[in-house]
Amino acid sequence: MPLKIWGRLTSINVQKAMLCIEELDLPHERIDAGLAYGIVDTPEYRARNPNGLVPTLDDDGFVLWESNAIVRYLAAKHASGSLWPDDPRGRADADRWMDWQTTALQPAMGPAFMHLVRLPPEKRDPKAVEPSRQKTEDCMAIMENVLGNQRFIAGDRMTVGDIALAPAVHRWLNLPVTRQRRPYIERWYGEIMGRPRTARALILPVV
Ligand SMILES: N[C@@H](CCC(=O)N[C@@H](CS)C(=O)NCC(=O)O)C(=O)O
Repeated sequence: MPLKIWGRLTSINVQKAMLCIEELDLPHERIDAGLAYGIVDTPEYRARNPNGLVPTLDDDGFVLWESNAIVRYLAAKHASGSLWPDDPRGRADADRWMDWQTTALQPAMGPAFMHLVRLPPEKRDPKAVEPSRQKTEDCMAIMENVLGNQRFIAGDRMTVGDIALAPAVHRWLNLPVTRQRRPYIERWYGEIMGRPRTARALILPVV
């Protein structure tokens, strides 16, 4: 049975799960859901995901929500030793970037994205953008420092850490804001975007 995944591709959390699915070349069916696509408020969907959010995964009856949990599950099942490092320290190193994306980078960048792109124009507050932009630059400085010393975020191999960060950086680098140049992040982003199946998950424009 192919994987089933619900979620619109414009969602950064769906992109995370889809980047993992594409990178691992897993047979799947993606069903658009969320925002204009609806579905998330139906009783059938809520029975799978009581949060009414995307993404939701169904792997032959095993239902999972939370994008990072989905990425960890698929990587542990299909990519032990590569995307999912076997060594506990290597795995912890990769895994912490997933938490960091959710707890630091996303809260920093979210307001800029909402008030530049996602909200309807009448609900946008231009004053919300600059503080968010600055906080995101602080996060990018942290990533830049790491990527100046190694090819991927947790060493010389691509891991779940890169999977979690790539959709966020994709969004950041395509937002209409002033950005400090980050050559190491750009090199890393270029390498991820150059992988054969990445473009199926990370779409443009970032709306
Ligand atoms: N922590 C959850 C957050 C999920 C989430 O907030 N998803 C957003 C899209 S990024 C959503 O479902 N928004 C409502 C919608 O699309 O209808 C995860 O990582 O999966």
